[in-house]
Formats: sequence, C-alpha cells, structure tokens
Amino acid sequence: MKMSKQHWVNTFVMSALTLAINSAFAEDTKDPAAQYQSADSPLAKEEMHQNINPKAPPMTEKEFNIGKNIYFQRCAGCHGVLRKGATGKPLTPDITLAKGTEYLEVFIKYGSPAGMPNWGTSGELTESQVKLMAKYVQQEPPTPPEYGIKEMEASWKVIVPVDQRPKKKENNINIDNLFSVTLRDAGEIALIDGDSKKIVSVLKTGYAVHISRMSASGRYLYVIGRDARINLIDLWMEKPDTVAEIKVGLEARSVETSKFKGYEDKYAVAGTYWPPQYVIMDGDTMKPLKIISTRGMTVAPEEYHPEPRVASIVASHYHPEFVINAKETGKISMVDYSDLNNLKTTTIDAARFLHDGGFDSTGRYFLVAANASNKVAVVDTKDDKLAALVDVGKTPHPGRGANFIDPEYGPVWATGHLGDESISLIGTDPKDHKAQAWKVVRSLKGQGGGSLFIKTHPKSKNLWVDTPLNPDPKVSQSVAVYDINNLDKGFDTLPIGEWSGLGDGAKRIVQPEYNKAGDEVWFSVWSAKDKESAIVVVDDKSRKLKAVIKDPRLITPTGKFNVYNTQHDVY
Ligand code: DHE
Repeated sequence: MKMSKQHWVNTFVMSALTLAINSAFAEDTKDPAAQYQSADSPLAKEEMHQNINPKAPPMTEKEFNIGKNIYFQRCAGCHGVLRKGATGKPLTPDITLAKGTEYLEVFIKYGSPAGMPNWGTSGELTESQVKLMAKYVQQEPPTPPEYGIKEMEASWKVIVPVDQRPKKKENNINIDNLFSVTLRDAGEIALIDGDSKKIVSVLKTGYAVHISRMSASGRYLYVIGRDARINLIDLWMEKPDTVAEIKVGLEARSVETSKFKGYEDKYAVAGTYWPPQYVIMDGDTMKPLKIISTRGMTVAPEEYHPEPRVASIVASHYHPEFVINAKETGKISMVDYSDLNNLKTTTIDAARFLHDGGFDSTGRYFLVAANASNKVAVVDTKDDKLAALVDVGKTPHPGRGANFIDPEYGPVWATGHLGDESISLIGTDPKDHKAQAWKVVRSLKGQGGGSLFIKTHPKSKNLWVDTPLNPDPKVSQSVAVYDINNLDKGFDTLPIGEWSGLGDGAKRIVQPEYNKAGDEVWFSVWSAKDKESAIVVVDDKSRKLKAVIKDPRLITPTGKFNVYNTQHDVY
C-alpha cells in the first residue's frame, strides 16, 4: 500500500500516542512493570497458534511467545492484531521477509522520523528484545480466537435477577450527582458522592477499566474494561453493586444504551476491538441477543480490512438507533434496534480512523474525530446522513467535545488535538448560522499538543482543556481555561497538579468533568500505580480550588462520569 507523507506524519503521532500512554510513567518510576501494565492489550495473554513459515528465521515456541507478548503490549495498537496495518504500517510476512532481519532490527531500534518510535534507543526494548522482534514480525501473524454467542453466554452472570432488584430507590444517595470514576490500573471504579465528595463504594470491574455509561433512566451504570468485561451496576440498591456481568470479546473500549423514547433501558450495546464486532444485549440483564461483524471494505480507496475496531458508540435521540463507529474502515453504522431479527442498518461513509466524539448541543448531530485523518465527521442522526467532513488540526481528540455559544459565530462544538496546540471550534447551527455551519470558525491557541479532553457546561462561561500527554511536566500537570465570552484574550493556566499537594512525581491532569449543577469541575491527578493520586475539584465561577479528594483506594483515577451529565449528554 502506498502511503502519503501526511499519512506517515499521522502514523508517527499515533505511534507516539500509544508509546506515550504505554510509558506514561516510565521515566519517573523506571519500573518496567509500570510500562507493561499501562496500556497493553489483553490479547497478550491469549493462547495463539504459531504457524511455521519456512522462509522466516527460525524461532522456538518460547521465543515466539515472548515476541507475541511484546507485540500485543507495544505494537498491535498501531499495526493491528493481524499486522495488516492500521494507523501504522502493515507488517505481514510478504513485506517483512523482503526487508530482512538486519533492516528490521535497525528500524525497531532507532525508529524512523516518519513514524516508528525508537524502541531500542529509548530503552523500552533491550538489544535482545529488538533482535527477537525483528525475527517475530517475519513469522505468520497468530490469530486470536473468534468470540460468538456461545462464549458470551458462558461468561454471562445475572447476579441479582430483575425480579429480586429494588422496586424503587433504596438509598439516600443523590444519584444525579454521583460520579463513576475509572481506577484504571486497579481494574475498579469508585462511586463518589458529588455533594459530600465521599467515596460511596469501590467496585471490581474489568481489566484496565475504560469508560462508564448510563441507562436512559439513570438507574443502571455500565462499566467496560479493556478485556471486554462489562459490569451492570444498579444504582437503586441500598449499596449500589454489580447485578450482572458479561465478557463480550477479548478486547474492547465502548458501551452504550438505548435512549430513544419507548426503548429507555431496553437495550445495551458494546463494541469490541477483537473480534471486530458489536453485540446488542438486553438492557437489564445483558443477555447477548445479536452480534454484528464490522469486517469489510474501507471508505475510499475501498480496500478490505479484516479488523475494523469498534471505537465510540452513541445512542440516537431521533430514531431507535445506535451510532457505531468503525475505526479502520471509517464507516459509521446507524443500527436500527427496533427489529433485531430483520436488522436495518444505514452505513455512512465518513473518514478512516474514527475514534471519539459527542453530540452537538441539540443532540441531533454527532461529531466524531477521524483522528489520523485530521478530520471531524458530522452525522445528522435525524436524516441519517453525513452532514460534513471538517478539516481540523493534527490528530483531534475531543472526548465527547464541548458545546457553547461563541459570541461571534453562534453555537459551536470544540475539540483539542494530540498532535498540535490548537483547539478547533466548529459551527453547529445550519439553521440560523448557515455560513458557519460545519466550518472551523476559530482556532484557539492552547498550552501545547498532547490534549485528550475538553469540557464546558451549559451553565458555565469557562472552557477547560487538558494536556496530559504533553512532554513538558509543567504543561501536563496544569490545565488551560478560556473565558467563552472573551476567547481572543487567550487562556489562564491553573496548576492543578500543585493544588493536589501530591508532591513530586509524574502526575498527569486528565479529563475535566462537571457536577450536575455545572458549578464545579473535577480533574483527575493521574499518578503511577504505586504512587498517590487525587481528584481536584475547582469552583467553576471563581476558578479557585474547592476540594482535593484523596484516598488510598483512588489508584490511577482517569475518566470521571457524572451520572446526570452522562445520562443526558450534557457537555
Ligand atoms: Fe480511551 C474514550 C479508545 C487510551 C481515557 N477511548 C475512548 C473511546 C475510545 C477509546 C474508542 C470512545 C468510547 C465511546 O465514547 O464509546 N483509549 C482508546 C484507545 O484505543 C487508546 C488510545 C489506547 C488503549 O490501549 O486503550 C485509549 N483512554 C486511553 C488512556 O490511556 C486514557 C487517557 C486513560 C484510561 O483510563 O485508560 C483513556 N478514553 C478515556 C476516557 C474516555 C475514553 C476518560 C471517555 C471520555 C468521555 O468523556 O466520554
């Protein structure tokens, strides 16, 4: 496959992201275990068959397994499970055998200015590991197993049957202002009472737990781990706890629930990275009902892709549909869940490398980053059509993005970027601001690249932008805040890391999240697994420190999901 210069720049940024996340704390902890546990794929632990290719340099089974582990810890994120190429180059034996062992060793050791991280000279891989990987990538890629209804059902547990659950809320918790906090490396979530800032409970979840989403009624919380395990938590119980559990694949990132009128709490859906598919389940038990594969052709140039990973999923408010984003094909499926036996799907061609996104303020348009294409795709969920593909900065990463009224250009949705310091504001009102709709109306200058999440609230005049992956600790340990009514003024910097009082050590400030009232913003102070972390709460109006939440159980907090805001797509 021929790749453009731009593609290689993008590849570099994505490789750097994976590397940065993998080794987020390596330079401070000097602990290889910390690197290993950071963002490795759970597939590393799966049994896979070694196919002998007589042309490849010989490897023992032990060496092959070491290579496989390293590959799934370091390489699969960019090059794909089957090595057919994703944001990174394809590495199938037809290509690697022709390059030869020596060339591959140099490439792995030193990297390339065009994209590949310098695994050897950075100290991430030893000399012998570099040599081993040069041999490994010349072997036939091992294929992880498929995962169908049989496997899902075998993992499925209904811990508290529906008829034995509370008929009404049995606790005094103000559920609307409860936060589900990802404790990433503990494989747990903390439920924190937003009013008292006290931990209500800490619950065991999947491996390297990733996101939480709410049912339409606000009763059920769904938490998904990278190992594709989902916990269904009933917030009405005297002490909220897991009432059902399922493992929907071998690796996953996304879960969502049906939100259309008449279907509230009826269905849940989860997408997997491996196998490349999504599954629709009963909302209150997670009984798996229907599995749909995402394997198929990419958007232009229309090439077959064997592993299009399922990235973000949202639920339409206009139709009984899930909006499913397939990363590698760049296709968005509008899946009608009103008749699972005669499933209707509208497929929208967007752009490759779809990742994260959120709705505009009306809930009609869904804006999703096609990250390595440097674009944001806009889907009209009312007409089920692509409204626009908008060119933005380098490697957009919005989380769910931020909606507000620009004093000059009207309603906008904003995203920060991993690859540059800009913040793109896109006009979202084709009715009353037609000239601005689906155009970048402003590009703000931020603290620097390495931004992951941006946030505001309908009641706030502040726009918050984090930069946890910026290499400069001063930048990664603080956040930028803009006055929405005076965007030309630039940003103020708040030293959240310093406010946490945690002392020295790598601590990345990640993911602003509002409370229900919209008058507090919560930030995670994400330290290494064996170091103290915290959550810093800032008063939105005064931008002053309001509270620091510390507890030995708060291990590696990252995402925070306020029940009300998540339930109602407020961001
Ligand atoms: Fe995430 C959302 C994938 C690394 C924190 N992340 C998402 C979504 C996807 C995704 C597809 C959108 C889900 C949805 O909306 O349905 N994330 C990936 C990766 O593939 C990647 C790059 C590498 C990996 O191996 O997982 C990755 N993510 C991270 C992290 O390292 C972060 C910073 C810390 C952590 O907890 O793992 C992280 N991702 C998050 C958060 C969200 C998220 C907090 C939800 C944001 C929101 O506001 O909704």
